[in-house]
Amino acid sequence: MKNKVSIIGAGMTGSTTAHWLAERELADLVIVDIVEGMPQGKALDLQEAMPVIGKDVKIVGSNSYEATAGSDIVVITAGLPRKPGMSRDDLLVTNAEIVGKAATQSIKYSPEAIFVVLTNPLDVMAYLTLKLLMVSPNRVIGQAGVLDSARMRAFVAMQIGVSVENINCYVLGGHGDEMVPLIRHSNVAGIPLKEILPLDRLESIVNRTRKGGGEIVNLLKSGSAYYAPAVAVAQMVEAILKDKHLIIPASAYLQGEYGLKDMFFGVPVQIGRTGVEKIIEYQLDEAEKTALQKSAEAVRQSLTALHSLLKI
Ligand code: TXD
Repeated sequence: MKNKVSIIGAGMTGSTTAHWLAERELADLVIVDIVEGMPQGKALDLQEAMPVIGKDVKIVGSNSYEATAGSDIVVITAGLPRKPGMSRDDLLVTNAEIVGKAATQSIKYSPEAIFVVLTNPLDVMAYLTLKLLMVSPNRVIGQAGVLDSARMRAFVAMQIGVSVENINCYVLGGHGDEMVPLIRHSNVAGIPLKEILPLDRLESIVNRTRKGGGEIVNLLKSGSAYYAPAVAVAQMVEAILKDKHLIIPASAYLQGEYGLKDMFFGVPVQIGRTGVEKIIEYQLDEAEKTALQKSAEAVRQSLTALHSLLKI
């Protein structure tokens, strides 16, 4: 039977995710949005692109959740993006309502689905999704780490002129300005990054990575990044559908790992057909542990705001 993936929110990230997924011919796609005609129009446009690239994918746009019935994966991108000067946390109140509705409506029609959350503030929206759905924690994953690590990889590639394929970087922690790019674990074709670039250039890469989302928001002026976030989701969807047991950094529900409990946080996870199969615990030095704790504190603060908002 063909796989089915539904994307809630047909804006920039939602429609671009559909684009990347359709190119990979992984599943039939449904895109849902509240704006009348828009998801239908984008779906039809994308459907009409399929003959050109020779992919047999059915793409449906809808304003109702019925169309999503029986999805293997539901991707939640619905919600407001940042404007210049806004932090991701500024979106919490509005997006909590939107994501809450998207999650509870979707599960009615796809009770077995795995949920991949993209909406910001990411770690808090993934937490909200899990709490509202009351499913096993392996079925909810937040996308942040693949994107943040890809940004760091891109910046290293720009500096040293080596193929991006040779560059491995790992960014953990919350999806905010306190995220933790792990220099010690990053390498170029196996050579530690520290042996390739001087400290000041590494520091500037770390800084640029942390502020990577804001850099694009400031350039675009309306809306935030979408190509890289969407392809990061596509990689996760592919790993789940193909049961790849792929290890990536992503936001997962922690129950004591890294000394953290009852929160979503960016850690290395192994993903496959059941969602999060395993959380991998890196051996961290004291500085890395401190940086992760600082990032966790920032996520905790937004979680407190969510708790007082929703009384959960
Ligand atoms: O790495 C990451 N996690 C992120 C997260 C990277 C990039 C963008 N990130 C966040 O994703 C961003 O901060 C936003 O919170 C979401 C969506 O960003 P996008 O760029 O796709 O925003 P758009 O283009 O404004 O699209 C949002 C769509 C828009 O079409 C709305 O009409 C729709 O969401 N929307 C809804 N759809 C369905 N149901 C409801 N209730 C709804 N409300 C709004």
